[in-house]
Amino acid sequence: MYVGSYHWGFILLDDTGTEHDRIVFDRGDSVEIVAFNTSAETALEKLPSAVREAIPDHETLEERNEERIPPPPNGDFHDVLDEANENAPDHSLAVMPSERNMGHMGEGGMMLHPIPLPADATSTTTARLSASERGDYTPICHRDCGYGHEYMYLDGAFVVE
Ligand SMILES: [Cu+2]
Repeated sequence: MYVGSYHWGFILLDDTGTEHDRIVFDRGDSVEIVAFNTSAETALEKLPSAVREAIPDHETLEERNEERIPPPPNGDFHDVLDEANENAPDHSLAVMPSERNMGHMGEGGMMLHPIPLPADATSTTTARLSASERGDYTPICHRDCGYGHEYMYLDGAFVVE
């Protein structure tokens, strides 16, 4: 599967280019994740065309921010987004137990330690997850990426059954 980062969220796509809110794995699965920063133009060229063409355009992603993230004090998402693109263009991807799951997971619960997703990457990054424990997991950005950083996660979007 494919995970794209943007200011301030992630998009989950399968290899047909279909976007998903949640992905369900069977326990014991080994999952290959191809991750990228949607601003890394050279890296995007290396994606299968069905995936590349399915990446929502900037306007669509901005609308998602307005639905999910409280507006900045000056009320202008454009300003804070420009500033982030300029000063904090990089993201990362980690996968952690979801909030709901946190209480009863051991230390081995993290599925993926943060992998960097720089905006100037020239290729995608492939990571392998092992779905060893049942539960819900949250893809999250661990790199301070500006105004909406603390909202850059998808709570419970990966499920191991
Ligand atoms: Cu980020």
